[in-house]
Amino acid sequence: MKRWCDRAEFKRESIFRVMRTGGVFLVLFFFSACGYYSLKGSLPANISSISISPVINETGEFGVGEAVNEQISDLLIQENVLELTNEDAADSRLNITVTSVKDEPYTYTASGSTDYEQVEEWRITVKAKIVWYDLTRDEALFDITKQEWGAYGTGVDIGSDGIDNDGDLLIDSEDEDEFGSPRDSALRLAIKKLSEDIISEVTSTW
Ligand SMILES: [Ca+2]
Ligand SMILES: [Ca+2]
Repeated sequence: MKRWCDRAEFKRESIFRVMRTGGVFLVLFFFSACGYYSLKGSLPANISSISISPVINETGEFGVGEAVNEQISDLLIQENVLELTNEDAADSRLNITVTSVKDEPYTYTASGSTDYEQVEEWRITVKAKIVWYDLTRDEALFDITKQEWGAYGTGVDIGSDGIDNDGDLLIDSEDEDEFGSPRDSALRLAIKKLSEDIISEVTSTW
């Protein structure tokens, strides 16, 4: 009986020993994993919230700043990666300056008899400078320039102009974003695409 107990005691002890060693390994593994992650996420690991400065509009295009501001806020809330707060409480800040809005002819109608051509499709391009600022370390996380376009034709409504106005391969009734008067709607689409670009830049840096 005593022998059996001894053996059982031995067995129990070795189980404990194995568990202890395993535990040490587990702890070591855990710490190294944590170390790895904190290293990997060391870029903006200290950033958990974001504020948006009022968008500066350097162009003559009325209301562009407000439109970008609204889109960016909506997307940030939707994405829910960073908490959107006011600047006093935030540990990062997004500064956006719309630097240009340009209309350019994209395609022309081929005219038969006359010598001059007419513009068939226009592209409106919105360009912006974006700085994402780390307020805890007082440094820029990125400082970039981005531009996006929206297309419009000579029709009454972009929902029936036969043009893919935002380049997502969906045309007119296939695309729930395609509606409204030509130029205003193309501008709206350009701003939407630009805002999506900016947010994806923020979340990919993360
Ligand atoms: Ca489309
Ligand atoms: Ca269209």
